Amino acid sequence: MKLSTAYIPVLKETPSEAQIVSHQLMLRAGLIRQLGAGMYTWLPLGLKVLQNISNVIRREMDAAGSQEILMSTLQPAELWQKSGRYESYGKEMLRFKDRHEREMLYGPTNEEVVTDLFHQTVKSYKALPQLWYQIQWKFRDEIRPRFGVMRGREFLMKDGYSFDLDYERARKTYETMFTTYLRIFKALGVNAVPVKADSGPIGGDLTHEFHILADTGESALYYDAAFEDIDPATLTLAQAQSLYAMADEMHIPENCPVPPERLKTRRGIEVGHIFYFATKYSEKLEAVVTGEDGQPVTTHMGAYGIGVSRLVGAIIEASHDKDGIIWPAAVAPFQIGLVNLKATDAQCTKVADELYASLTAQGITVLYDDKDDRVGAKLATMDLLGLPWQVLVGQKSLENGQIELKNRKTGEKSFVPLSNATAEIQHLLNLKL
Ligand code: 5CA
Repeated sequence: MKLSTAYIPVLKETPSEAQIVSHQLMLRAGLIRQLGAGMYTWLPLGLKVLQNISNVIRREMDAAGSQEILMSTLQPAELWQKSGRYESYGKEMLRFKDRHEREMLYGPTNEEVVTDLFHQTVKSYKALPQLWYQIQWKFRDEIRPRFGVMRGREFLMKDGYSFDLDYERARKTYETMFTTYLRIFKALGVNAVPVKADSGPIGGDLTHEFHILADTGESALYYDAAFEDIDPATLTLAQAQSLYAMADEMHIPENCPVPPERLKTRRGIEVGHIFYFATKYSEKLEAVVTGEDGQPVTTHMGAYGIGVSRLVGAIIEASHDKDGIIWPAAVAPFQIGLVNLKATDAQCTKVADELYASLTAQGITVLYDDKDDRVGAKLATMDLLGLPWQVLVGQKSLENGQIELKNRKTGEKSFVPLSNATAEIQHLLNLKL
């Protein structure tokens, strides 16, 4: 994509309505624009990041044996009346009537719909377990939408749901999802800490939240310092259950077994939440199968959420510097930012054009700044956009037959012979630095 024709409306000034750095950077780098309270339009760069995050999640969920479906965002009130949550969910649920005066709602979550789907389509124990997920927009009429996409009213969620024959099997599925979540966050290039959570209106007694540590996080976390010595990627559910790590609403100081000198507290952004809720929904909405002995068996369910749009903000909170965003490779909107430092120079333009063509031909995604602008402004824009690698084509280095490579994260620069440039860049990308 050439920057001269790309739709990336960057802002020079920090918008005054944005209180936290990720919101400021998302607006400044042209990822989103606000439509109304807690509602956003995703612009090309932001959408690419959302799609990259979604694809990492898809890959890991599929590998864990889950299958993707897509349910309607609008739901009939009837199913919620059956589950008993229609009244209790309160004002966060956006309710309306269709032209036939039927009560409807914009789904804040999908337990009712998915359990009813199971009820209608799965009849025998032989089909179990089933593990389904979707990546779909939700609406919650939050009382205080804030911090941009972190707490939106409309937001993108990956929600997964599992059906098992009994508690032991459901717990196994929960364990699989627990480790799948750690894999997902690692693949996204962020560290997410699992903490024991409160199940809230969703219900259930085995539940964990996954938090990205950041000072701007809305939750306070309390955990045993020993937790910091464990690589989250190697963590198992058993370890997580034995070490103290709680989200704020679960931490009761009088009951805390960790001595004060070992108790750490940090703020975190909740990017994932998983629940086991036994037969809470399967009883009411009849997710019942015929068991091996011919008798009806009420399935044990779990639900597994990830805040996909919140993750965009959370990743930026965890990965930025004073100059802008630093995208982890897996989610970056483009792999390379190619900059023609002197667009009025025929040689620079020829080399940059050719590099753009050869990198693109290799399947590498490139944002090519082909504009005639001041060098300082061009470099500042590339830093702001935060692509992992910058490839700089300038008169001076070309005189030596070289181009310059810059690692956005470390700031390290190196010169590479032009003759070898495409191969060298390909090599760097394969290293996944
Ligand atoms: N049905 C279950 C899991 S499938 C559920 O709804 N869980 S949840 O309420 O915890 O939401 C899942 C994730 O969505 C949260 O961990 C959070 O990352 C994200 N999320 C929740 N509310 C919002 C919001 N208002 N804005 C952005 N993301 C949100």
